[in-house]
Amino acid sequence: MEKRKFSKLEVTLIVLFCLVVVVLCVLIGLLATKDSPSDVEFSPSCPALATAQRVDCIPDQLATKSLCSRRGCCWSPLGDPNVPWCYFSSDHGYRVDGPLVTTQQGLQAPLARLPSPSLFGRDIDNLLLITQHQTPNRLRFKITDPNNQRYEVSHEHVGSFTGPAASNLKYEVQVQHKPFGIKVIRASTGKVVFDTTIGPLVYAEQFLQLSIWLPGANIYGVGEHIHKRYQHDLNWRVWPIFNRGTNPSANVENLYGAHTFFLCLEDESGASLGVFLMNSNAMDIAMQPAPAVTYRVIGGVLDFYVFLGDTPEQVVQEYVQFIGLPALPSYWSLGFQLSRYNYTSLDQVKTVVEQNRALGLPYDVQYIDIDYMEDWKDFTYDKERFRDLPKFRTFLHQQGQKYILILDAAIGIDPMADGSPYLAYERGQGRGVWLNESDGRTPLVGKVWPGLTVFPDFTNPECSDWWLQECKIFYDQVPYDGLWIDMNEATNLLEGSTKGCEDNEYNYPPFTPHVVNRLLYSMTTCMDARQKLGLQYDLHNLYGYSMAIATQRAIQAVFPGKRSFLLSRSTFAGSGKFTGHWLGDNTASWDDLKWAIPGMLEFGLFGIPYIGADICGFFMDTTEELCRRWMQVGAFYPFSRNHNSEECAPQDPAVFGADSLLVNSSKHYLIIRYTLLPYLYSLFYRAHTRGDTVLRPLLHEFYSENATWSVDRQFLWGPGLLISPVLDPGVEVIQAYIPDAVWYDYDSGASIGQRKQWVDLYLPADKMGLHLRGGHIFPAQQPATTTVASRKNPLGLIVALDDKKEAAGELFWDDGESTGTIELQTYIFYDFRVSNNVLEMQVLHHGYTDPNQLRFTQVKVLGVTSGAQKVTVTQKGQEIPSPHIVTYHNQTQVLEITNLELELGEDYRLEWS
Ligand code: MIG
Repeated sequence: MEKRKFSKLEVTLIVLFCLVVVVLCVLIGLLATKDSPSDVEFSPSCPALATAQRVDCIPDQLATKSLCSRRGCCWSPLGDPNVPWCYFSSDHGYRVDGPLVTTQQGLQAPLARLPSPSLFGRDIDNLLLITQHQTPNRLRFKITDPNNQRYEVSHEHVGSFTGPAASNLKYEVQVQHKPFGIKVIRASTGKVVFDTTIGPLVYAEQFLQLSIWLPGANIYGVGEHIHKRYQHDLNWRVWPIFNRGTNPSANVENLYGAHTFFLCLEDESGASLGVFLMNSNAMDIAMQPAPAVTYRVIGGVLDFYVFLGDTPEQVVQEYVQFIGLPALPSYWSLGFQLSRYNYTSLDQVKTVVEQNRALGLPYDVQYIDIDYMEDWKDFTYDKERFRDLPKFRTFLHQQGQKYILILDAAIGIDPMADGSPYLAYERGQGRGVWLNESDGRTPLVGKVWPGLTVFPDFTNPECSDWWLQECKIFYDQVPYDGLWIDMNEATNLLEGSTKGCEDNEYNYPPFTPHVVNRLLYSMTTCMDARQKLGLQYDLHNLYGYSMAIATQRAIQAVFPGKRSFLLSRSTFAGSGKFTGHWLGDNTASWDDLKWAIPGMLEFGLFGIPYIGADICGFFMDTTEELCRRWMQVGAFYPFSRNHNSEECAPQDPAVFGADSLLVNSSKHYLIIRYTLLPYLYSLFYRAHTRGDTVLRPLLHEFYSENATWSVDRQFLWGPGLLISPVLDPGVEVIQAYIPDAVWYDYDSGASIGQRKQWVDLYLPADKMGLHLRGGHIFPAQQPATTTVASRKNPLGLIVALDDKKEAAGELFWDDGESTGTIELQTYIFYDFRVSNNVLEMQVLHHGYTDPNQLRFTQVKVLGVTSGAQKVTVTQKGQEIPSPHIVTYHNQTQVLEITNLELELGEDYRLEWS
């Protein structure tokens, strides 16, 4: 074969081609690194660091060595894939750039970015740090861009702080200059309790990050998610926060609400810390074993609040007072409630109501889900299957029951099936009250149950007025007692809109938190959509919050002077002031039964104490055993509702048979619930006025016992009632932690004689663990099948004596439904105290006269070891005649005083001997 020689031209072409290739490669290489030439030379100092203290430098994707070096971070792969292989050095972040100035409210300092590669671009070089020493226990520090206005949350309750710095601070603030970091020191102990020097401050247009080193590994809160356990797993877990109408599952998913608060218990002393970031943008909150927590937020500003407390409960009180104390619920809403999705007609609902009434079961409220609507449109009802809906409330009221109906967020845009106009839509359209596309003018169209829909913009006062009017107009057709608002994340069955979403920095930000599908507009509207207050990108997490505020306004217009009822699926920090919440679409599974307890405890931290989970499970057919165990513990959910999904077998108690084990056990525990409603209501009074938790974790009362720090299969009502349910199939014995106190079995009244240990509780099919804590006095009332009836019954007290044979308690009592009873002082407040065999019942406030001439007729004293035969009743120092009967039970050491005639609102003194 002849060897062919290249011509000159060919050689030139080949050389040229190679040159072009080389140049292209260099260009591509440069483009890929996207960094300025100086960044290429950036070499971080990477001292050896405990792996637990590594702050992840590649939170967005799989870490590679080249990406790590491009980001100027430290590369050190490990066997454990959870530990970040690429982590920040102290070369990232900011430095204090000028003097740290003392202001009227705290400190102020300019910050300048340290030269280092960017993670996601558009870093802001100059920032401003301000601190405000707002109260002795509350510190705020805020980092903003002094040169450009950035989005900030406008909140109903959290306003701007104008006052001078508080004195007698329980904390000191230290600022580290380079790299910038902030430390908070507990003044009483000198301990650093909050320290951001573990990681860099990152502050870019669409990526803000701060890490916090914590004084203890007991971290609780952050939501809304299924955490499975109440105490956080610090093994590198990342929790996305971005409201979403997903069915809660075992996977890490962002759920309905946004709560950026967590509590940290430092140690056995009870000293605790709360951290809250006031920010409504999408974010990840990452946990690591240092222990540390990192916030990675894609917008807004860093506006942190740090709360110090001597106890966990105190930290919650401070946080809740700050974001807005929760509403005082109507007394009737503490009753048991029944609901389901897919009642096929009003007749069917009535049958269910009648069957369950016939059980003699305490039962206050009946719901009707979207089935009542015509074509699933809000403010309409099906004139055939639900023809008599306008009379349904009367049907319920005749037996002292209440009617709650559901409203969805989205509004259908199509006319009614018969071609007539859908008036609620037409009126809203006329007033221009919808969320708009990015042009700010064209209503964004999505799809929900009624078909194509628009989304009311509840940040627009015009919208809120329209909504109020619609609630009123509909009330005039179909009277109801309260409202349940759903799909307000807002959920959209389309991705973004009928038109999809544009490719821009809001729909596709440079960093997307670990939300479901890693797509912000998944199952909601586009992020560049516009509301009155701004961009959906910033406001999304406030949708349910703004809807709850608008609906609460509507409720006040529809029920002037009455509290009525509001339940919302989507929530934000401070929602508890306007609404209660349920944990959403759980499943009829033993796991979901367990996970509900941490879920509810977390909402206690978030200031939404009126909380429950769908009893017996929403999705899937329940079983008798699961439903029975769920009805038992559900009788102690603050919001106690059995609710079921569309295609699942009915699970209201009556379907299990009138004399079934399930019905009898449900009745037993609901009767106890109703007996203790005055105690529960008084706890809600404390929540409403002081921010106390209602459903309380054991560690809030017994923090000195470290066994309680992880207990979440049991919980308390306030300080005094311990609830230990069975949460597993086929189980009759549970391991329960009994904290260090005297405890009395609720049913027998006998002391259990065990404390400060794990015990086996024998709980056969119809039983759950229920114990009264010595030292506490529980106001009670004879139960009935509704609260309308029970509120007319005699009152009583259950006194559980402690080691010193003492106890204390209180009662808040008003008409149970009017608004403003506390401001108007139209209530009675009792203080109860026992010592030396004497019960003092003292009225501290007397502003209400109950129409039912209520009397305390029974006092039960648990733990009377000395025996007792005689009781004297005195009033204003004078012994008064009293027809009471004294019974002392030797075996159980229970003293029962019956037939008393102690008038509600009067002071008494009872002495036994
Ligand atoms: O996805 O209104 O969480 O309680 O029954 C269905 C029907 C929409 C979701 C709620 C659920 C309710 C259901 N809704």
